[in-house]
Amino acid sequence: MLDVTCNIRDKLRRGERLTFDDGVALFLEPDLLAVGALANEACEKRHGNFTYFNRNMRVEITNVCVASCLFCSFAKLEAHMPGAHTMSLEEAWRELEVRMDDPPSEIHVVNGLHPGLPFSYYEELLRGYKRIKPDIHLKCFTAVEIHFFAQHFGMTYQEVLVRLRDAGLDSLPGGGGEIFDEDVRSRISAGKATAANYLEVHRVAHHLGMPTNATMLYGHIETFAHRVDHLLRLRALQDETKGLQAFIALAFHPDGNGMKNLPAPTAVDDLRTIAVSRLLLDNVEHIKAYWVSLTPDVAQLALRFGADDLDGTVVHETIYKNAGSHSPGALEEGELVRLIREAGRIPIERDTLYNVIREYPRAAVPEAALKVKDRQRARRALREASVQNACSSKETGS
Ligand code: V47
Repeated sequence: MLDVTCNIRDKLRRGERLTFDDGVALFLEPDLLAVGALANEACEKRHGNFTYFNRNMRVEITNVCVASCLFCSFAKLEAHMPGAHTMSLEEAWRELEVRMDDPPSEIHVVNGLHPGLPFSYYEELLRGYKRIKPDIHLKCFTAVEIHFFAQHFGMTYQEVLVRLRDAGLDSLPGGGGEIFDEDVRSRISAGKATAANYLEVHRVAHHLGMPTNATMLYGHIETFAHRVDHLLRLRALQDETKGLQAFIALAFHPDGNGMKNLPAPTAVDDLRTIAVSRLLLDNVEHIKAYWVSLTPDVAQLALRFGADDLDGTVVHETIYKNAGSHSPGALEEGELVRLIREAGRIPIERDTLYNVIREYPRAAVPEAALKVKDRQRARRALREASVQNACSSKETGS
């Protein structure tokens, strides 16, 4: 551990706030485990041994988008382009209806900025979900979408948010944060909400009592200083409003987008970024390790590098799939529980507002059951493989 990191450790133990230079120094510290240990300590101080997850589902209603972000492999500029899709309201509602025998507690909607849909479409969308399941939490529309609605429909942020809240909106997801630095942002996502717009939408939501999450897209053309600047702008907003529930660092995926020549960030970068986020965002309760972006393996490790939340079951996701993510499309609750337990944590199923729905016992019973299930799965796979081998030996006569 470098001297500078020892100084940071001492500062943290004295309860002092980290500075911009501390943040950059943590990114430059070669001893990843030392940075991870500091973040783990900060995380355990808040959450003890608990790790959260929820049962959620993702709905991407439309990928038609007037913005052309360099990192995006999801959007289509115009509705008639191959691959462009926009769900009818009935199709969007059906996504929930078909899951009502084991319903999620949250729907997370992220869309493109579609120039042709009326505002009433979004209001009806929310009303319809609440009709199907009145207690579902609707975490829908990024700050970038809210900014777009305000411009496109001639309303203030407050007017947009109040109308959506009246239709059933409960909170805003963190998408669209990208990188706040104006130069980087204008290069990777021109033509959409600026950093100031993004922060202002969150500020207005918080003043209305609506919680939000925040994100940062890292691992492309930004520097460590840009990441620290981003985190500190969020910390300043949180000092003011206290409305951010969770922060999510999103690892850049390069397939099929305008930055496809860049390599994806490595696991070391992922873990370090999560750790530094935990240390700089000393006023944000939850740091998520979003397994879709990190892979379940790295997300699991992140639970020892400052993260206290794995997001959720997700069920259906295309933004990362299109950008080359090898993560599965969904994780069952049992798999999330197992990832958490194996990291030495106690799983808590939460709702979107972090109320506890279920605390899983540390006890060996469900874990043993899982292991048995795994053993059964392995035996079945072996049996199937040997049947297949036997068949192909017969066919080839070997
Ligand atoms: O806004 C798009 C990012 C975000 C790529 O609030 C990409 O709980 C990496 O915001 N490589 C959408 N990232 C996802 C998001 C999110 C995810 C999980 C939880 C929450 C929450 C929010 O995905 C976009 C954009 O920043 N993104 N393309 C890409 N190629």
